Amino acid sequence: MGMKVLGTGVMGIFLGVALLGARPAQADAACPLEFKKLKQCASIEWISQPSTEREGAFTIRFWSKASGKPAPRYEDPKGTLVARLFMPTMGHGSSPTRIVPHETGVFDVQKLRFMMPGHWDLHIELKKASVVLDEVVLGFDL
Ligand SMILES: [Cu+2]
Repeated sequence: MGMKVLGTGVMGIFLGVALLGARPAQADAACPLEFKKLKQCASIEWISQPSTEREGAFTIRFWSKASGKPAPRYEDPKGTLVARLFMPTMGHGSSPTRIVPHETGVFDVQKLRFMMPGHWDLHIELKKASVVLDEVVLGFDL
């Protein structure tokens, strides 16, 4: 009987690990947004929430995936940060956003214009010249 209980416990641990592995990157508190190719993580803190009424803005902070946690040190993204909105159902984007660097690894992204209701994808890209080295895409339904 004791063996059987132990067996169930081990199975439970394996199941738990499998579920963790299947989680989307956004659910992982240690790496809310994962740039898999560049092995960097980022978090977003909204200053002005996505809305069709006014421009959106957020602060984004980057850190190394290997470090496992953001504090105490952020690091610059391994590419030029670009944020752009795209409405996939209608095949159009929005006006350019503005990136304001603050300190190492910390930027404000401003002038996010969700100019009409519907589904918007926010592409957060790390680029070298015109090449997108890595990106994370967040969806918003407005
Ligand atoms: Cu549209």
